[in-house]
Amino acid sequence: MSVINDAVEAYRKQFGEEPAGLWAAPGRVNLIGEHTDYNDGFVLPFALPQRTVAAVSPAPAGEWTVCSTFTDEAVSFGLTQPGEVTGWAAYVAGVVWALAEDGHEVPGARIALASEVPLGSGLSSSAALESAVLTALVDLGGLEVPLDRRPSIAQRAENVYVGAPTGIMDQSASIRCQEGKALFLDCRSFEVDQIPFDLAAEGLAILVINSNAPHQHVDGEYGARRKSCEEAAAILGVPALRDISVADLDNVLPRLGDDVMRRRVRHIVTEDQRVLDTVALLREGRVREIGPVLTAGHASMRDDFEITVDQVDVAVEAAIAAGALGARMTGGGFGGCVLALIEAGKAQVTTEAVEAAYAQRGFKAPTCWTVTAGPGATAITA
Ligand code: GAF
Repeated sequence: MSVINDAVEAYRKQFGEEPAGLWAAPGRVNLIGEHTDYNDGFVLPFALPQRTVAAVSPAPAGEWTVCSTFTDEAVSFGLTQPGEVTGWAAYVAGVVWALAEDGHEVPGARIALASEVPLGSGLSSSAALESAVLTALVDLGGLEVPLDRRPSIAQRAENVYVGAPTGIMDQSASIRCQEGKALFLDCRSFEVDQIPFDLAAEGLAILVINSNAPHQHVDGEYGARRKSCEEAAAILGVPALRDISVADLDNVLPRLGDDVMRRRVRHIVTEDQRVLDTVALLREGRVREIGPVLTAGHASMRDDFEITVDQVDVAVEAAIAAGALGARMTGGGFGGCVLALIEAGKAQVTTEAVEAAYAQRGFKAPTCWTVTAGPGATAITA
């Protein structure tokens, strides 16, 4: 309950009153399907139990004030355009702007935020913040915004207002995930299928290993990967790399003059297939068999898409050496977290193995914890 208390406390401290309501939205772990979202492909995230909570009350029309436990300053703004509010509050101003752009009369609000999603760790803390604020504003204003439309609005806040060229996965996960399910999302049609994902019933668990290596999106690497994929699709004459299948690869790759681009394409095309394979295995109840698919996804990110760093590669290797059925980096890359599919009783021994491997290489210690699939964004009722 502490993140809820933290948000309420921050609200009281800033505004000297009780909040009218509380809303929460989770971070996510992506089980498989990395960098496929902006290629119109497939992803399979599930919601973390860790959430961002917004304590909110109505304010006069056209006035928003936001404070948080992660900064001392409160920020006030009216209806702004991209670039006018910067820093962490841009995520909030961006949601207000994107809702207004979508044609809604956004209610003025006082907002206090607290989060238990680790910031900058590839677990989608920014989407959790956007989704909590968006859900609160939609409910507070009685706005008619269907659930399947909300992720695009939050994504627009991030792409246009904040300026990070991300895909649709993280906001979709935060808003559309359901407890005990993994979200199979088609990033072209936005159709979803909720795939039962109860690992405890199989005697398994997911261990999240935060490499504690710094993770950044608004730098050039993410955008460079996206550009390379879009250029490749243009050369190949398809709307997006989603339109290439694994069976096409032998014919298609020689048409790309550049070896780096060939490897980028191979990652995306094989990764889409790995999502489909993982979904098929989960549907058939063959949960243990997804392990090698996850590990193959890591090798593809490391060798073809080149988005891993030593800390995440070492975590994957150490987890597998300690008996994990599979392991891979999750999220945008260049640091962040690894997920390992492990036998339920092996969290401690896997954690110790990764810690030892990190100590041996002189890396900052990792942080490890087990997760289950939590619910998506929602109002919190007393
Ligand atoms: C980040 C982005 F925000 C997502 O849209 C997605 O591309 C992911 O990296 C990689 O799969 O989390």
